[in-house]
Amino acid sequence: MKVLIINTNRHNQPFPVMPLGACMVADALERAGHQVNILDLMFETDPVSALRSKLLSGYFDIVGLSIRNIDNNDMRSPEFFLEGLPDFVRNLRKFSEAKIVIGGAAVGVMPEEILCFSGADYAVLGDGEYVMPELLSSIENGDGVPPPGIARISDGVFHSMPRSATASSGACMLLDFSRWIDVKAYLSRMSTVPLQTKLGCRYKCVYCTYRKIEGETYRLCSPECVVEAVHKLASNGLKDIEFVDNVFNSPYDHAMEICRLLKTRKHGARLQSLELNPTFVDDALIDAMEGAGFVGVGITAESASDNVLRSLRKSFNLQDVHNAASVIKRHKLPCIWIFLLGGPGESRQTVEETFAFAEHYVRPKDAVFFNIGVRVYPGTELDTIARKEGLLDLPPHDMLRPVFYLSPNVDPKWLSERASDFLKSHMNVIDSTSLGLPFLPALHKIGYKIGMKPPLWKHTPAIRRFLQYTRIYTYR
Ligand code: B12
Repeated sequence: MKVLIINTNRHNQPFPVMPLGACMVADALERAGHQVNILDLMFETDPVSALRSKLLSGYFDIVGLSIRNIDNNDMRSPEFFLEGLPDFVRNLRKFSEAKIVIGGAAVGVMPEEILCFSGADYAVLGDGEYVMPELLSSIENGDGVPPPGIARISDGVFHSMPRSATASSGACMLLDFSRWIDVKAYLSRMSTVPLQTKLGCRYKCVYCTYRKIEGETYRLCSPECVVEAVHKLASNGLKDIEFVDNVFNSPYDHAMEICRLLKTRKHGARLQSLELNPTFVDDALIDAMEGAGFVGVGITAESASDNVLRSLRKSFNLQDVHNAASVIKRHKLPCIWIFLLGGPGESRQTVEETFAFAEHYVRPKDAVFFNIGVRVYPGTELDTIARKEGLLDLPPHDMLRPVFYLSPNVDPKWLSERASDFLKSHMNVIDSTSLGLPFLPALHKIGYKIGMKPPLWKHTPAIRRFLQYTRIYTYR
């Protein structure tokens, strides 16, 4: 069959993310004998005319839309990315008779809502590289029965047949990005190259969708395969590699083995992971990560209050967060601490506890990122909490446009002002507004030209001082 896969993501903050999932699906379809093209809308100035010329250039039986983000997760300046999706699908139907299939992380989060909203024919739930070839076989054979992992609407009713997560192997991807996308365009904007060492998440944080997207059972890639992928990517000039696992250091032994093997192989890559669980941050791990070629890590602490950590159902407590901070202090590896303010259990006092931690226990050269408000997704425990507390009464379909939880025990105005004050007085702090600064894309390009390497957050204090000194931007 002739297939067109479209990467619909055009969001370039904090940097344009390489469409790993779309490339994996394209690769799998080609291996299954289909003729595959990718249209990457990331750098297109006019997506609809790019679509039109692509569709006029040839015939396609199937068009797959890769949909990554629903919104920017920012309560103070929310951006809904799917506004143009129904129109885009209508345009697609104007120029092509192809069946339209949607997939991607966003579809994993809210499949029914996005399928209804977009007007597409099918939604793929989960691992597109397995499900999409099966769907195409079933369409080619005309058997009319979609395989497991497909959702569709018939007679106005949403039907979905889940596919067991264990049906997919956790083999590590070894793909040639340059075959599908303009790799240089991404690298020149300081994008990192995504790589998974596992799928799945065993944690039960109240707000999170990771288990819904990837399942709760771990599917581990073999450490040898991960090392091979790092080596191959780096040999092809893709040296800034980011592990995009939900949590990199859990299971701990798996992460340790990957690091141990990476150390024995000369690969030349600069590695990152922004998702470390504090429970498993110890000296042995950070030693191993430094030896393996890591240049930056993120610790998703979320809060420095036991009350809030408990309410968020984090798997760790404040003592674990402090232990992680002591470990980081004993090493050189740059670190960004990630906090979420305003969740269940948050109050003025707990906010102050988190700021006090950031001030006293985070090394001043390390970065601190905080987000205010928590995005509520249907079916999460936070959804239930928000309804119980009388803060939410929208039906799931109305939650596609972003809805946020803010603890009733904290005044939004106070929180916003206090957070701004904290940010102004600490040069190592950034927030969601920082990710959306309009000159950030230009900064990335300049950074790349003068030979800076990701992650840019490593230079937060220097960049903020520069912006303030040159009066390009002052935080208010
Ligand atoms: C790592 C990560 C990041 C890293 C990315 C680093 C990098 N270099 O890639 C960073 C930290 C930069 C990041 C940033 C953001 N992220 Co993020 N991120 C993730 C995470 C944890 C993994 C994404 C990933 O790479 N997965 C691995 C690949 C292989 O999976 P995949 O792309 O989904 O593809 C598979 C399937 O979806 C499917 N598929 C994909 N395309 C297609 C197409 C078709 C046709 C088919 C059939 C199937 C299919 O098959 C693929 C292979 O199995 C996800 C959560 C998750 N578990 O998905 C959140 C997630 C994608 N992020 C999310 C968000 C919101 C963001 C930000 C907007 C946050 C912000 N305010 O900055 C930005 C946006 C960045 C951008 N420019 O687009 C949300 C998106 C949903 C939503 N609420 O909108 C997610 C789902 C987390 C969540 N909150 O639930 N992110």
